Amino acid sequence: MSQHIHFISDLHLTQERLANTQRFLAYLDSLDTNVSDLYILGDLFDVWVGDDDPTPPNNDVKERLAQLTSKGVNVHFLAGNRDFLIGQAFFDLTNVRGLEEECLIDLFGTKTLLMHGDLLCTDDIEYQHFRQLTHSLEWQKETLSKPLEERLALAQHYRQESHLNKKEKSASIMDVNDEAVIAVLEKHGVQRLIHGHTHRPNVHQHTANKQVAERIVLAEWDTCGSVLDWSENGHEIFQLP
Ligand SMILES: [Mn+2]
Repeated sequence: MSQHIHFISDLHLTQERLANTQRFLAYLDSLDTNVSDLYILGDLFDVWVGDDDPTPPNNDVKERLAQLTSKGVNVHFLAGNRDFLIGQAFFDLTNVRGLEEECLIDLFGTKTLLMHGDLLCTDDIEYQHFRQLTHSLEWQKETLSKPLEERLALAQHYRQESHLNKKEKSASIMDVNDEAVIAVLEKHGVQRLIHGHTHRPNVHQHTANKQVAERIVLAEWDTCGSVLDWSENGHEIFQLP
């Protein structure tokens, strides 16, 4: 039995998109130890205001992730721009392992860099400022100390603002910046990057470290789920209806 490694991102699970949650839970239940590792590269949830928020489907998802890790599947989570407040209580409960925002893995012998993708969108200066602010320990500590109701209201506000902002910003501003891609590939000395965030699934070629490099962009889960499946025989993307 050959070993498989799965990559997914941008499920944006929320109460309002029940079909996506059901698809994800069914997918988790379908995994067995044939899949050694599942990498979730951010925006698993559409919003996360703290590990204490019981809004559906948070508890169901936590429970099923815990079941999966107890079966022996290693589940890894790299934070997205929507769910970066996922914290230690979530990891303790689920046994999911938290990853750094630039994470290097050995993928069947090839050094591979994993990111969410938002850090690469350097043309969106407004967002990068917001990101810097919201990733500071002070901001997070202060935010998480607010009552749950207040945090939920704040999140609602940010979501509306982000929706309005997206309408105004051009498509190129919201995509990755090629120079930022090359810089991060060269910083880590790698020829492969896997990320999500932009919702523009594709395989791009770049030149980094004076060689060809590939950048694989994962798809969001919308009308179907999308999983990048890697084994020693190569990789393929399969969709979940
Ligand atoms: Mn994102």
